Amino acid sequence: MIETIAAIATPPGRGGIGIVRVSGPRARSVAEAILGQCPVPRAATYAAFKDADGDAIDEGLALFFAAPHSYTGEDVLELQGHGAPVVLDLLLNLTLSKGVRLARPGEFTERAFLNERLDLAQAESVIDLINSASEQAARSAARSLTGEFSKAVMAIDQNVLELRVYVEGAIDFPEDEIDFLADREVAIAAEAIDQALTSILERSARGTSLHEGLDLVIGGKPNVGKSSILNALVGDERAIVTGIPGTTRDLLDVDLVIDGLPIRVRDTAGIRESVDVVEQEGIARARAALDRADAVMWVIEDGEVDPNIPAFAAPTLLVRNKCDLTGRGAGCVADHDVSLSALTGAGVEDLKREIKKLIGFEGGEGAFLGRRRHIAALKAAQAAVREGLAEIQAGRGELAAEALRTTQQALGDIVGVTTTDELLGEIFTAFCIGK
Ligand SMILES: Nc1nc2c(ncn2[C@@H]2O[C@H](COP(=O)(O)OP(=O)(O)OP(=O)(O)O)[C@@H](O)[C@H]2O)c(=O)[nH]1
Ligand SMILES: [Mg+2]
Repeated sequence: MIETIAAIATPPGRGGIGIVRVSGPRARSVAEAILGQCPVPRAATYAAFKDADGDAIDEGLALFFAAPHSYTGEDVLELQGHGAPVVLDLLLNLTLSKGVRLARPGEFTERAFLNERLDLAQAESVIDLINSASEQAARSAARSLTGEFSKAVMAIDQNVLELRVYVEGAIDFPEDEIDFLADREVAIAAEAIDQALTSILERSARGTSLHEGLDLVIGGKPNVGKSSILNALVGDERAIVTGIPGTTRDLLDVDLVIDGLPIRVRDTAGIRESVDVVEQEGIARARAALDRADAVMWVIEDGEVDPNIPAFAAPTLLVRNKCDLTGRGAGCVADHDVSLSALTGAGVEDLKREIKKLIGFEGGEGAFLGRRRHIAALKAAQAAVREGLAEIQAGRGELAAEALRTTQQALGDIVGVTTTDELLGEIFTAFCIGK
């Protein structure tokens, strides 16, 4: 027998409206007990919420969704009363006295998954949408929730399946196997899958940075204006600025949101040879921060000859500061190359646009939510398909088929075709109660 669950679905504290949600086979009888009758499905019904003695504890809107046309796929009752914690507790306890138990965190969404109302990637996006800290993060979570991400994954899965069918067919005709596999079309199909995975990985990686924030580190020689640029970006005198080279010692982090993108900007000590012990430590920290950065802004003085820009692992933007002194004008110079004046503010908007481009948010397709779990699975799928391609080219059908099977397995893990109980537990307990 499936248990009926209930929880307060609105956040703790006082609010205009508070909602108690009930899901499961007893939702209908709970409605009858509290409201006198079960509301017409999907119609907002104004009613008094009455306790066992027939006394009203609140009044408000009742909504009933009949299975399977509900969030969880079960009968669902929503009681929307006044958002006073005391009233909501009374209402919740009332439902719990009707053979209903308190829902675990994420249990409504877990039921939605188990009843195939959502696939696993969509269920995960529910929590990401709830937790999103910026507009862009919310948009990317919503993109996953509507199934766009799952559809993209399943489209690749379908192509792998077709290739697998072909390769496994070839194995059944050993005398022609090599000829089958040597067909150029086969390799092209495998390469196309590889490319599709690269593209979806790139969109997902952008989503991850939305979710977790992205570290943009400002580096350069002393006195070029790194701290001034940080201040210009945030519009506040956060970092100390002086004309003395070697002013900044500690790393300084400032959270910034550019057009809905959360970015952590980090100011660092200017890099040079120094005999000052404190400065040496600052420079060591600056180097380490630049090595770990998700993106780097390397600052030079405008007009500097032979700027000698170090190579970084992360995408790097060259910033020519103090263009007010050269009079050469602010703005984008070339790809990932911008000139500005932190002093006058000229070019700061161009810098913001270049930062967006640098981290892949200008143009291109929308980002996907990109959980680490998804990225790991996509990478595993990609490694397997590359292996499959190599086996195809070597004419080894059995091994190619095996690799393609691994590819499909990895893709299936994302949407939850095959999942373990531990994984499900891990995912859903990260939710809040009532979701
Ligand atoms: N003319 C002009 N001066 C600037 C500009 N930006 C910064 N400065 C000046 O350059 C000097 C150094 O600026 P900072 O922002 O402290 O430079 P920094 O790169 O952080 O220096 P360190 O912390 O020592 O590595 C200060 O006197 C600033 O006022 C600019 O765009 N134009
Ligand atoms: Mg500084």
